[in-house]
Amino acid sequence: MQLEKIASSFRIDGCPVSCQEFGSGHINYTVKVLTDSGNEYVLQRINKFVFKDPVRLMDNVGSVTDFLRTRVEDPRMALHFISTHDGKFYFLDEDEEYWRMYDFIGGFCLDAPESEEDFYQSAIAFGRFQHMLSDFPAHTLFETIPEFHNTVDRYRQLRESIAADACGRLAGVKEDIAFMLDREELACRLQKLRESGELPLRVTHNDTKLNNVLLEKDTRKALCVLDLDTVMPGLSLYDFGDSIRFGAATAAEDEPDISKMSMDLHLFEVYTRGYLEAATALTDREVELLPLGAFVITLELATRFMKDYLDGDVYFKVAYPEHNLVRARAQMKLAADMQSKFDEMNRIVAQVAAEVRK
Ligand code: ADP
Ligand code: GN1
Ligand code: MG
Repeated sequence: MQLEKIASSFRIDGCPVSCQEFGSGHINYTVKVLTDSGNEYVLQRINKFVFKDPVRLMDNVGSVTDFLRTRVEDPRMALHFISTHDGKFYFLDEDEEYWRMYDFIGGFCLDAPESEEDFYQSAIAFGRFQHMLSDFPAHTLFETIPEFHNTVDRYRQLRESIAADACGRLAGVKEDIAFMLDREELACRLQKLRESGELPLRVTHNDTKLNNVLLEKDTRKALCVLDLDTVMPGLSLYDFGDSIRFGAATAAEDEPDISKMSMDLHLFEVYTRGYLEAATALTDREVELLPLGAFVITLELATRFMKDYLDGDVYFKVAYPEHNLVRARAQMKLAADMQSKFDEMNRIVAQVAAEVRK
């Protein structure tokens, strides 16, 4: 079905005159729509392979954005979804594909921080998001991807893919797999603390990459958090950790030359400061474990990229055949670098916490 026709199924202002693919997400298909009245919107096809129940997913997103709207001072600080002519927040096309649409909002996303202030602003955005949702009724949320950040289960899934070796790719990655298995106990420690109740379950974003934050176009201040598909009960440490993994790395997530990949301790400090300033309700135990959160989420993602490489690239969008392997290796290098910097990270967290948390 034509994109213009799909866009016209929503209650937008004007008639669509251009629809252009944009953004750098790995999951959904995202299009920017311009109408003849000069309005701009984002149109997205929800990835059905990843999200098995798009209707309930949109229920989640709808209730989270409704809730956020009551907490923010500027309406641009919460996504505004547009309903269809028959009053739903999704449109089902003739190919059984689900689409949704929201206001474009004047802002921009970055794939890497251009200054430490950009990164600090993203910490404020995600910390504030955590804070605003602290009294959201978590039990009403549907688990859009069950066991999403259950690292124990991620290792189980990796083992399944190793056993199946569906594409004959295993022989080339034996050393990489050994690296992951050697660190399994450490990677699974947070999941154990979650199960024992030592770490509180919170309403978390679960996909806190820098390019899921919108910065205001003129001031470059944090405006809004995007990509709410994985808002579910989870650990604050994963949200913190995923931001560090993506934004404090010295190279892109898919850098083929892993010698360029490490974690920038200064950026780690900048983000820690912003996050602790905004997410004021974290417990001392959570704060103490922030460095481990960064390591765990990085290694967990390495297992997910590796699994997808072994399965034949069925989950993440890829630009070339080895893309998932390149991503997995870049994440392993980053995790190893974090592991070697634990003492410094711990020192930074203690120092920032002493300054920020009174
Ligand atoms: P995915 O699940 O594919 O990551 P997202 O909702 O994150 O889907 O959208 C994909 C990308 O599109 C974002 O990472 C961002 O780069 C871009 N994007 C989405 N909405 C906007 C917006 N309102 N303004 C600017 N960029 C946006
Ligand atoms: C995906 O949707 P996007 O591109 O923001 C993925 C995250 C990964 C990330 C790695 C639903 O995020 O879990 O950390 O790629 N999202 C989902 O870049 O699997
Ligand atoms: Mg995204």
